[in-house]
Amino acid sequence: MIRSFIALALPTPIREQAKALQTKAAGLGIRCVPPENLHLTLAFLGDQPQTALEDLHPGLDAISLPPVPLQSAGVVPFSAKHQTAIALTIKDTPELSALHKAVARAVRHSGIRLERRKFRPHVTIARMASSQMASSAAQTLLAGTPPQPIAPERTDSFALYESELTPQGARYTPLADYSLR
Ligand code: 2AM
Repeated sequence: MIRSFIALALPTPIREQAKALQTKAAGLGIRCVPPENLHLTLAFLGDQPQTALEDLHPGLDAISLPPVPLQSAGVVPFSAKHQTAIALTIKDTPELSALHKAVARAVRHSGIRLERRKFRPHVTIARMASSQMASSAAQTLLAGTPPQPIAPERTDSFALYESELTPQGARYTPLADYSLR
């Protein structure tokens, strides 16, 4: 079984903004996700057999959409069923929403079940033990210098990743890249 997910690589300005927040968070003693792991999840697939991912490939490859502009929208404590985190939120533009819908459609069409939950685009900066800790960390991070609005930058590809959980943390490996043009 391959633990996998589909995500957007980050354009440089957003990556830099996320890394700057991580530097500040590290100064507060918060352990952050490794910078090479920063991404925006479009769909979490969970454990899948290799054949299911092979069946999904043509559907993802057939997605024909233009590059997606990404714009950050602030730092928030982020709480989902599975975990608590501090995240940089990303504006949900029509282009991003269209890509998310197309990816979810391709995944479901290939027979993989997806959890039904509202798409809240974000880049996880650090995972936290509790929502209380996440909330106070996000407040402290914002209290210093709030993230400056930056011009939207386009991202022109997304990828299918394998996520291996190791004692040293998650290791992500791209399995296939898909371009937006
Ligand atoms: P997160 O950034 O909010 O933590 C790989 O695990 C990626 O898939 C992470 O970015 C994680 O989101 C996302 N993800 C979504 N649902 C998940 C789940 N049920 N379990 C683990 N990761 C999940």
